[in-house]
Amino acid sequence: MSDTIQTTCPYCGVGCGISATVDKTHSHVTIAGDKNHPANFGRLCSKGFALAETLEVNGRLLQPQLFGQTSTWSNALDWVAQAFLKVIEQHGPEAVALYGSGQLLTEDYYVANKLMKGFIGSGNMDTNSRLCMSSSVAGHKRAFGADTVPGCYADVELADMIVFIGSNAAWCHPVIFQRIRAAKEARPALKIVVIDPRKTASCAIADLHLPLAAGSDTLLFNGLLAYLADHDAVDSAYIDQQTEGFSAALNSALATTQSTEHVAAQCQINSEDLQQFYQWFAQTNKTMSLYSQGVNQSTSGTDKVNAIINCHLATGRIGQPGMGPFSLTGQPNAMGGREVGGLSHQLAAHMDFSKPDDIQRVAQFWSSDRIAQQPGLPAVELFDAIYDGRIKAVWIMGTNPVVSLPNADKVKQALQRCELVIVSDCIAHTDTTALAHVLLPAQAWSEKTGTVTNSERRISRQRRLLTPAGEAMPDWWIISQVAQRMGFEQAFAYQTAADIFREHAALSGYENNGTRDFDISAFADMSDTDYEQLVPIQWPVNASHPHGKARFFADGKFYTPSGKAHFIAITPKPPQHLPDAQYPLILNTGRLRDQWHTMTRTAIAAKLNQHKPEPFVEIHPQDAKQYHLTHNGLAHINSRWGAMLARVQITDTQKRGNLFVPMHWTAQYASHGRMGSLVNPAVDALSKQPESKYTPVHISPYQPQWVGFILSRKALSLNHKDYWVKIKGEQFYRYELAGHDLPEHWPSWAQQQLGRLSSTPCLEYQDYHLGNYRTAQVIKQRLESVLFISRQKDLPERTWLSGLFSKPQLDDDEHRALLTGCPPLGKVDVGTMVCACFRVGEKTLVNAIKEQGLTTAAAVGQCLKAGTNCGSCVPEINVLLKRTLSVKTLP
Ligand SMILES: Nc1nc2c(c(=O)[nH]1)N[C@H]1C(S)=C(S)[C@@H](COP(=O)(O)OP(=O)(O)OC[C@H]3O[C@@H](n4cnc5c(=O)[nH]c(N)nc54)[C@H](O)[C@@H]3O)O[C@H]1N2
Ligand SMILES: Nc1nc2c(c(=O)[nH]1)N[C@H]1C(S)=C(S)[C@@H](COP(=O)(O)OP(=O)(O)OC[C@H]3O[C@@H](n4cnc5c(=O)[nH]c(N)nc54)[C@H](O)[C@@H]3O)O[C@H]1N2
Ligand code: SF4
Ligand SMILES: [Mo]
Repeated sequence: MSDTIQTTCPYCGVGCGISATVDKTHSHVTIAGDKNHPANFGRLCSKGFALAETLEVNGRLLQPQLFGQTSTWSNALDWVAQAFLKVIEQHGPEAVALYGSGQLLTEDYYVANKLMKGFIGSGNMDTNSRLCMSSSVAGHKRAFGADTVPGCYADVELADMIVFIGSNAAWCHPVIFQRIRAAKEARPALKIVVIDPRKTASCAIADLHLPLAAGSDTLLFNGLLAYLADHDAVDSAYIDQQTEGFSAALNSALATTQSTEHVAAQCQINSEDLQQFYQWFAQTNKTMSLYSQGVNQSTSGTDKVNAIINCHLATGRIGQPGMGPFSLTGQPNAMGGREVGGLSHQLAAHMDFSKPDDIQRVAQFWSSDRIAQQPGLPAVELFDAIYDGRIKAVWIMGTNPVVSLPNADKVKQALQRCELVIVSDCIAHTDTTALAHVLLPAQAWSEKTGTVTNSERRISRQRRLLTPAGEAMPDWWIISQVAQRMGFEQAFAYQTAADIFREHAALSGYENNGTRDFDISAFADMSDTDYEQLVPIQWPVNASHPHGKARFFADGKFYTPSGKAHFIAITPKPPQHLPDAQYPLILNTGRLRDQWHTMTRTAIAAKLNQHKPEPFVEIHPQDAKQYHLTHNGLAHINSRWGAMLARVQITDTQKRGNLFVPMHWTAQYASHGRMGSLVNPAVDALSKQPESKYTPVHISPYQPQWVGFILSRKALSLNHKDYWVKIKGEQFYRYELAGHDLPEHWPSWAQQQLGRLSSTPCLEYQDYHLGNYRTAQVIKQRLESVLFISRQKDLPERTWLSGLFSKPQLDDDEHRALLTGCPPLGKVDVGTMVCACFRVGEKTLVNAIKEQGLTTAAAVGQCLKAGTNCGSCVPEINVLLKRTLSVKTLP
């Protein structure tokens, strides 16, 4: 007996439907894509597929904690409520803050926002969406008068051209990317253009890649607007009837771009390539522009969004099938957070503080006489205010700001100084929970109940699969309980998530009459059963659109006072902090295929850690030479704000002068991998979104005296202050090490790191002359641990040794070969993991390509299954094919 439950993936904004089968013991969950969900039609990516491996209770936050002591819920909630009240009484409501997340469910988010803005009476509720979507929100509002995403996913199959701008969808929105890849395979004439300083995995299907200078998008799109006007490619009737501000926008574009050649030179791209893009855009009516953080996370973020939208308005390409600007949302509920008003300048239900009527209306709906009258602080300023002591109590929920905010060392100090830090999380040990005075255990994805909204405005249910771990409670319940104990019993008397959803729906329709885009009033009176059975649906859902609506603006009506869309005149400006002699390189940061943000969940799944196991920095070969860096060596990167260490990856996918570092590593998994400490805190003037993709930095080799690694069946508490990285594998933990100081006695140092008793028998090998030390321990023929140290910096590959942990017993050959680190004759090493689903390594792939004469990803799939499940690794298989085949054909 088992139950199959339809729910939604907790990771990216694609919002894939999942069919989860829970066995009758409620201990085992099997994950499959939901074939009926319109976002994915059964597809999932590597992260979605690995969800079942992340449901471990081990590592979860299981009980409330007050100052390090386990507490009852009742005590903890009372304490938090009293502490908040006390701060408010002494210092006023502006002295407290909530910092939320696009990973909260809509119901959680709604009550958090209502508590702070409606009842505590301060605007100081902001969210990590400030770091993610706020430039898109601001751009939409400037152009459309509302934060509306005009199109839908089905448009990608209808388009004749798709432009990715600052989006690595192959890794970050993999299922949408797979849909696009399938569309391209079915219809090769579908053109794909990627605009990104890096040559990313998304370029694998691109007809054209424009590796523009970081930050130069506004110029590129101003150039496009000028080109369209110059080539008679604008829709004058549409411009006249449906828009305002065209001539000012065009004048700015003309004044700032001169010629396509000039734009190409300024953007550092090939002029013919740029010309080609402009020509395709001019000729292709059904064009979609998909954009993400390369656009939003910039001091020109809002301008970038509007520069793109300008070109769609000029061609009338909006609101019709197969075309339009489309902001890919990052988090599973980034869109839901915008609906409830999670950003500090928003109020609720797409109303904000800029309109006194909105404030009045929401106050009336909530029956509150203490509603905030003005916006609160946006994330970066909010943490500055904590640092300065203006904010004395902060409650962080569903986000890890000590890693993800810019200038993260200052954020850490801010929390260290703060009188009261409350953190709700489902994981016990994160860089942020480490600084909390009060910890509140939240239910995790598999335990929660509620709704999320994806990039195309589609609301889907998340449903409970498993009994909550320990005493974990839903976020909405925790917040409501605190609110009740602060004296707001009536306004927070919710019994279920459905109660909150109905209220949220009712507010969206309250005095709306078509004036606000976000309207789901059809759900205001829905029954609990209907809520339970809610099928994925796109808002608006109201009397006019009872079954939802795929596209906005087909009728040419916008939410501006005149009803017309606004062109915005854009004057390109450089990023706030530019490279100089001291910090000559530009640091770009972003995501990897198999990790989610600060790794609190994805790093639990061993198979997701194999793709890119260590923090790294990608650098162009000539820059590497200039800065004396070697491939796979370590580098020290520093900025005016902080520093980190990372493994050097030399690659021509990087532009000269640019470095790329993944955003994922934290102090839980690496000694010096928390990149947020380097990132500059400059923000966009309008959206207040930080410039996370552009920090001037310096790089130099980090030369340790020795390097090493440990593989251990048990997790270890290392006593090593220099470089380490912790990687969870299949039945083992891997630690990569490097050190500055030489221990006096390697065997005792090793014993200490491994937590081994000196009496335990082990294999050992030491070569004083070469500076090598190796030890292994085997208990009852099962491998327990190995440790390899080398002063020559020549260590064996880890894959063969790692694989031995899955064996119940080592055979004699393997036992003998342990301290060589290399497989005995006849055993193979599969190499770095490429296909996470079927665990196919690089060496296996390369051998098969060579030996079986494989020439396509499809042939590789047939032979090894690699790439045939989620497909996320197909771009890399293609790279391996290309590399291996080109080597083969060399004379
Ligand atoms: N695997 C995985 N998927 C995720 C996430 C994750 O953590 N892991 N997180 C989710 C979230 S919250 C988000 S917001 C999305 C983000 O999704 P994306 O925005 O696609 O991801 P990023 O890697 O942050 O950045 C995208 C690209 O912007 C480029 N870029 C940098 N500077 C510029 C520039 O000046 N102009 C242009 N045009 N491009 C530039 C970078 O080189 C990078 O390739 O991903 C979501 N999906
Ligand atoms: N330099 C740089 N910085 C960036 C970015 C970048 O590209 N470059 N990207 C930015 C973007 S777009 C984003 S979205 C942020 C993401 O950054 P964060 O939000 O800080 O990262 P996450 O790891 O997703 O943090 C989510 C936390 O919530 C916990 N959690 C998960 N589910 C729940 C739940 O249901 N309830 C509660 N209470 N907790 C839960 C997780 O365990 C984790 O600790 O990073 C931003 N920072
Ligand atoms: S694309 Fe992957 S991470 Fe995103 S929602 Fe779908 S399965 Fe989840
Ligand atoms: Mo994000």
